[in-house]
Amino acid sequence: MVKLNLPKHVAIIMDGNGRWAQKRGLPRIAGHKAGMNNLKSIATAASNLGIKALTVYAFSTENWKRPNNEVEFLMNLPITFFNKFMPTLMQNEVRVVITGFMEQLPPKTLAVCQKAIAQTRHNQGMILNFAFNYGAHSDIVNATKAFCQAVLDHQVDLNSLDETSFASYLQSAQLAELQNPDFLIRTSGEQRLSNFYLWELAYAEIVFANEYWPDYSEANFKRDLQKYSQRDRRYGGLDK
Ligand code: V07
Repeated sequence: MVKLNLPKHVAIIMDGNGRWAQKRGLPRIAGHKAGMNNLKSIATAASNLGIKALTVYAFSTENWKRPNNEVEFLMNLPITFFNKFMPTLMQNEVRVVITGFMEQLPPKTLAVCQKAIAQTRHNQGMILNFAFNYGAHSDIVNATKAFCQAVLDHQVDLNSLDETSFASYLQSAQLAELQNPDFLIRTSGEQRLSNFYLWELAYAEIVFANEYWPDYSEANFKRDLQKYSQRDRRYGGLDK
């Protein structure tokens, strides 16, 4: 087999957990739990393949509109996730990063997330970036405000603003040279961005996989990486 042209940064919208459960006559939260276990499998596979950063869209700023019991369950998932999987993350040298409005999280969830970030801070392997309570419109508005404030405070010059400097105000700037995903996978057949990384995905290759997230296997992941590998990225230019 020819060598895969691997994306450095893969982003996944882990969709279809509720429908996976409903199809089996289970409560939606059973789907979220199965989805969390699947995340461990796919993150481990990504790390073993040599992917540098994996961003997973876990909870959007719009998801607070869901029923209270579901939101409460979702807010406990990071706690369960790190309780179960922190040893594996450490063994694989995975560095946890969170992109999102953390100040709005319940205190216990926030504490667990901050602890995981601190505990994995010096790990040298793959970055596992949780887009957690994230929304791109808010991120872009906040970035704009921060830039304007810096201008008002005479810290930066208005004319210094360009694509590169603007990107440094987005939350994803913490990923440094890995800020922009090369590849986006959305599971469960839905074909939308849903207010995920609108700026960062400008040149990403996209695959929509039909599997519900809890069913999305390592084999499916490799199939989709193969699809990425076969694409010809031109960034608006002509043939190389
Ligand atoms: C969530 C499991 C994966 C499928 C998508 C829906 C349910 C892991 C986390 C998580 C988030 C932050 C963090 C550590 C783990 C998570 C939510 C939902 C809200 F620092 N899975 N998972 N968070 N699901």
